[in-house]
Amino acid sequence: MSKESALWYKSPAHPSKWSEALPVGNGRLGAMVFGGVNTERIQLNEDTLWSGGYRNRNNPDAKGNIDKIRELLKQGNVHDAEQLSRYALAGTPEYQRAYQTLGDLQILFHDMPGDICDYRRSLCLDTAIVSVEFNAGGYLYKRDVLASAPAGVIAIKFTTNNPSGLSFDARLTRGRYSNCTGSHGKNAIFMNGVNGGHDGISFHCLASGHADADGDIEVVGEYLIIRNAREAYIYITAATSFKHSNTLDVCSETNNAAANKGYTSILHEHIQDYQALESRVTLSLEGENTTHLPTDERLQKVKSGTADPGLTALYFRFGRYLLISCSRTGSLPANLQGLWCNDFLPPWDSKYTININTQMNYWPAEICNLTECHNPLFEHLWRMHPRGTITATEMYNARGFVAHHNTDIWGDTAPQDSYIAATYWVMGAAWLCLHIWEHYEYTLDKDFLAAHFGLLKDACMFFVDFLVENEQGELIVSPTVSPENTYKLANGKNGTLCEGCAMDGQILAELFAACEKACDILNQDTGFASTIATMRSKLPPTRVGKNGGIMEWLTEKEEAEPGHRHMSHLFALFPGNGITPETTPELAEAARTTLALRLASGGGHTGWSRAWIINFLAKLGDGNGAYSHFNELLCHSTLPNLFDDHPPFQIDGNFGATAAIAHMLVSSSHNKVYLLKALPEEWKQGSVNGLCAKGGLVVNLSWANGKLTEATFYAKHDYAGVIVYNGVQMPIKLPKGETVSWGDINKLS
Ligand code: FUC
Repeated sequence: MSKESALWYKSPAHPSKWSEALPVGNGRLGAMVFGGVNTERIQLNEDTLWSGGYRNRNNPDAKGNIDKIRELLKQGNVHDAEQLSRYALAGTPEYQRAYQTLGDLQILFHDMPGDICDYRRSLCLDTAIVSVEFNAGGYLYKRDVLASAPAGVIAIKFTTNNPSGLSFDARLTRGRYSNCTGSHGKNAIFMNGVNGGHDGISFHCLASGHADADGDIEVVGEYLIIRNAREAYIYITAATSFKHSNTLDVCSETNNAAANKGYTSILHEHIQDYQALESRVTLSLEGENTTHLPTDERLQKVKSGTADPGLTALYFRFGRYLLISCSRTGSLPANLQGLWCNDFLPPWDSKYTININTQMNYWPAEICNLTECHNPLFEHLWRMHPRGTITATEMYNARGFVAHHNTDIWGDTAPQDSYIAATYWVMGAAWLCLHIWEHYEYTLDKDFLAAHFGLLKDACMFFVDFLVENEQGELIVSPTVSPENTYKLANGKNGTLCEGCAMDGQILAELFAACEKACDILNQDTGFASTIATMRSKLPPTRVGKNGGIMEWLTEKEEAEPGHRHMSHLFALFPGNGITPETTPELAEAARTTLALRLASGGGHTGWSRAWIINFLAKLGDGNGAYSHFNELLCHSTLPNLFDDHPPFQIDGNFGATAAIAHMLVSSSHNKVYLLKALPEEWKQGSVNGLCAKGGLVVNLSWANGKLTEATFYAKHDYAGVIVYNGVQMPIKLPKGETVSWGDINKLS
């Protein structure tokens, strides 16, 4: 077990600084715990509480204008093509739905003695519990908050050794945006409401209070009042009409079941459930032991130039914690803020931006041994699929499954915003469906592949109808954008819409290849496989431009923003596999040049952009570069509670950087596993256990003085491949269920 087991602080979160609070989550219900002494604020989320219902927003005029837009682009009339796209392709209306806060549980403590000392607020990563403890007037007070997946509740335990007990009142509030609040029986309060008018999402939230024999409980108005308890508990649950027609009954049943179970059972069941996922991976990076310092002070020290490898290990562990807490089978996928959202109109609606951000959220899922946490993304793809087939037909007269650069709870696939640099981009479903293939490559789960093949095939099918052949005989996407970059036009103005770009070709090459392989593995759709194989051979290849970097567009164009945060033309380097130093050294060199140019002009200024850069450098085997950019992420894009700061808070950077740390240590292709490919000098000694490689291997490694000292491989499936370390290649064959250690590899090959 890693030594780094907690985020901890010496003071409460500032009441108005939400990103100082600490998160708990069970996939569906989330809470941010502030940890005040006389007041506690527990900000709540339920992942299906969004701002309104589904509407078909497909622009009916798209179909009649798409060829005109293509023709304008062909003629070089970018301005008119963009203008017409704004009218004819934009969603009607322009916006999808927004994720929202559920509200707060506000607690006001009564008669808390003065003289507070020994305050500590922590998030324990061994148990997934946020604790607040302090001494008041000589007595100990403690609060534990957990979000239990098995029990479906947020449970709070209050204790004190003060013989008079503790007393507080609590209420559920959503400011002006709830409908009713009040009592529900003798010991519970509720809050309900409807979001977004008659077609919106209605919800109930219920909090029940329980106390030991000394304590009294009553409900007055909307207040739950507990007096003189040595031990008290609150169980909170919520349900929305997205999944249930009887939201109050669902809340009542869940809360009653939790109360009958009791806190001790809830606690044990919770820890078991969490540890089953969490304990699969441990990372330890040796360095000066700084665990006696609060996490915010450690972060501050890193900002002032002191290395703290242990903080990196803690960040990594926290990243896995966040994914376990916000993405569990049956929940919605991790949105822009995972699960934790304090607003009614959050930044970018806290929904799913699928031109990098949602994908990045799932980069750690497979390599970091949390394959089940990937499920909500696949479940959501099935929500998007029927919408996306309608969007394909209604907007483009095409078969298959299309999505643009955003989606929401309803799986909406019509364009979002009127932001030309992003909106009219048809690659969202294509990129997301590559996650199906990634999951298969790690798990070799043929049943999964068969069950999700329809998504993969329909994502390809869209392009069978949508791609156009240019004068060079290449199949291109038109109109398109290279998210979200802009180029200079000959007339001095800027353009964004274009005919084809590097990222389109790179995504499609991988999507078609994945679908062809899936057809082969499943022994089906052979005709379709050969259709897309032919198309794949006509996709524009990734090219090197006159500046020595990867060309972002199909023709040479000058970037209007050379330090742009998106590095879409490096998709093939990461998360794609079309560029690697081993198989395409010239393109890898060009990718290095692209990165250097972007960075020289200020690239990497958002958290997720920096996290992407760390992954690029890991793939390129540049450990010291990856290290220095991770350091930049800590120094410039990390909040006191270790949430990623876009700014503002956006969770993709946490997940992107967590994946990058893993890839620095173990990275894999379908038949090769690279050990310590990007080990930085600063991580002199350490160990990692439980990282996954494609083909079903689980890898444990230790190193000292920058050199591998031990490696163990466990095969979840019959494995035949090559282990690569420091330029040396060792073939291994390992039967399913067997383990081999470094020294034995030669025996098996
Ligand atoms: C894309 C990015 C922004 C932000 C938003 C949610 O549009 O370009 O930086 O991350 O998504």
